[in-house]
Amino acid sequence: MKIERIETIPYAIAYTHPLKFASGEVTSADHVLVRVYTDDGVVGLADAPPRPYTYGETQESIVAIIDKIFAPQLAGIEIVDRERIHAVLRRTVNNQVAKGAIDVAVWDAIGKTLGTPVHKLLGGYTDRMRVSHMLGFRPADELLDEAQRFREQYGITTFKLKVGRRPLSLDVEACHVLREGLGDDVEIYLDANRGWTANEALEVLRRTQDLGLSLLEEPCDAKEAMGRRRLVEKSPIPVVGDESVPTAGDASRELISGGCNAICIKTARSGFTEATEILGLCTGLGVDVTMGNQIDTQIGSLATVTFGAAHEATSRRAGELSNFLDMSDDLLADPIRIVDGTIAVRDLPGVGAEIDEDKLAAYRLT
Ligand code: MUC
Ligand code: MG
Repeated sequence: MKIERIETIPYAIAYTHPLKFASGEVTSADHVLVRVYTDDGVVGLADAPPRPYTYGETQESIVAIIDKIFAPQLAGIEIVDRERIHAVLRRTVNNQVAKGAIDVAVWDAIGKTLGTPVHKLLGGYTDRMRVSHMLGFRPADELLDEAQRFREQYGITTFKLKVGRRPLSLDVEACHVLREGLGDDVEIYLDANRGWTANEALEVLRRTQDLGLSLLEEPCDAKEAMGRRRLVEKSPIPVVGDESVPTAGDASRELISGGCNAICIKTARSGFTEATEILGLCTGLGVDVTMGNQIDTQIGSLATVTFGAAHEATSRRAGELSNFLDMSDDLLADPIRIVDGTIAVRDLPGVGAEIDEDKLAAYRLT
């Protein structure tokens, strides 16, 4: 049950419907498939979605750090010895997406080794998650069309609106159009991806205060520490930390310094192990969590469902699980289905992501 080798496969799959937001735009899933092989023939896998404009990791850097730094040090370690695996990963700072993929692939291999679904190993709270759909930058009437279509087609009733544009009226208008068009039963929350200053965010909150918005995510950069603290004190809704909180240490700093008062957990950048640490911190401090989407493929979305459904606190809110619908294709052999606005966990050993090898052969870059 020892790690024998780790394989990194960069691949590219085009988006049919690019997602645009304040810190970037995604037109192609330029990701890395990570496979951890054990000496008894088990293969754990995970997807690594680089977000260069956010964390500085690229497809090339993820391949390089795993192939050159992590894989040689991890070879020979027992697959269940996660503390030893993390002691190796912790020696190198940053590179959260590469580390997250190794961690998820290790958990997948452990689940396969034990013949147990990972959602059971992590907590086994429930068997599905409600889905929140992410709406990128588009004119307000198109946003409403998209949300209505997703409600009708998939039963989705929670929407995250990407904001952070200037002039602020663009986003204020989109909020009003969505609320008026969708009615009061739909949950709407915002994510500015650091596009505003704290004062701009406060102005938007004032101009949307009657719309029943539920959360405001990453309104401005965490470096604007005093502004964020003032915003959190004045905001009538929770201010969610996302790209400012990839690790438990980051989440502690932001929560305790008052930089945010809710946390977005992403398995793509925190793996299951660090996500568990972040979740414990949030539960202890009594703050809400959301399960976020790093513009994940179906493999990544399955990892998010696995973690989210495993715990009570992460399954309370709808998780962001539908970005893969905008991709022209995927690598998963048995595609994810959204039924009545929910995605179910898979009762298979591991995370349950089986790869279509023909598709991988078609989309791989090396
Ligand atoms: C989000 O919540 O910010 C955009 C960039 C990224 O890393 O994740 C997405 C969504
Ligand atoms: Mg976000």
